[in-house]
Amino acid sequence: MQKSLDFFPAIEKKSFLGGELVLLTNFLSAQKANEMLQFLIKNAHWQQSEIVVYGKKHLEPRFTAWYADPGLEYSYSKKRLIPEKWLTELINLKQDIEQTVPGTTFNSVLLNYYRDGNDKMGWHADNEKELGPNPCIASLSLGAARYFDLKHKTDPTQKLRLELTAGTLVIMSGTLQENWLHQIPQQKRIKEPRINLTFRQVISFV
Ligand SMILES: O=C(O)CCC(=O)C(=O)O
Repeated sequence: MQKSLDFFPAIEKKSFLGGELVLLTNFLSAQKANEMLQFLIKNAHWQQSEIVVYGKKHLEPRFTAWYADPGLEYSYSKKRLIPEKWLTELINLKQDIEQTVPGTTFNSVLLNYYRDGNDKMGWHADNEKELGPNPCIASLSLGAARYFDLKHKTDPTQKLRLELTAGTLVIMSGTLQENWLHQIPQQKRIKEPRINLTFRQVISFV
């Protein structure tokens, strides 16, 4: 049973959207975030997948990597991801998050590598069936600060823009994925890389 976000420890905590999104700035220090960014750029198993837009094939505007417990495959944006074996550095981060956010456990992490502000991620919800209803997702940002936009699926007056700085952890839970979409928009003036790690709990095999 997932705990209410009201019980999360206060580390510069702000709550939005009925307590379903919590922002913990400085979860990692600037130095740690930068060390992890450099380590992952070099050592993660990055892939650039093909996507089809209006019938034409394109390379996805970012790189991705998927680490998970053995056998946990995942379908994401119509792609089948085969897990890499956990890196020790990723397991350590996962355990730090699980200890900071009571009641959470994660068995996988999706990494997104935005080479600069041209790379982006379009509007979507993390509502894949492998995550079950009301998933809790912990999203850690490293590198360049980027906008993270949210919009309500049915009420266009409800929208929110956050800026995710290096070392910030966002916890998304409750009905957030059911009711809201999120995106990382292009910000062409940004020349530095960013990596985002979304820790997830995959609950079913498909
Ligand atoms: O890069 C981010 O902060 C968002 C990543 C994301 O939305 C996802 O992995 O589903």
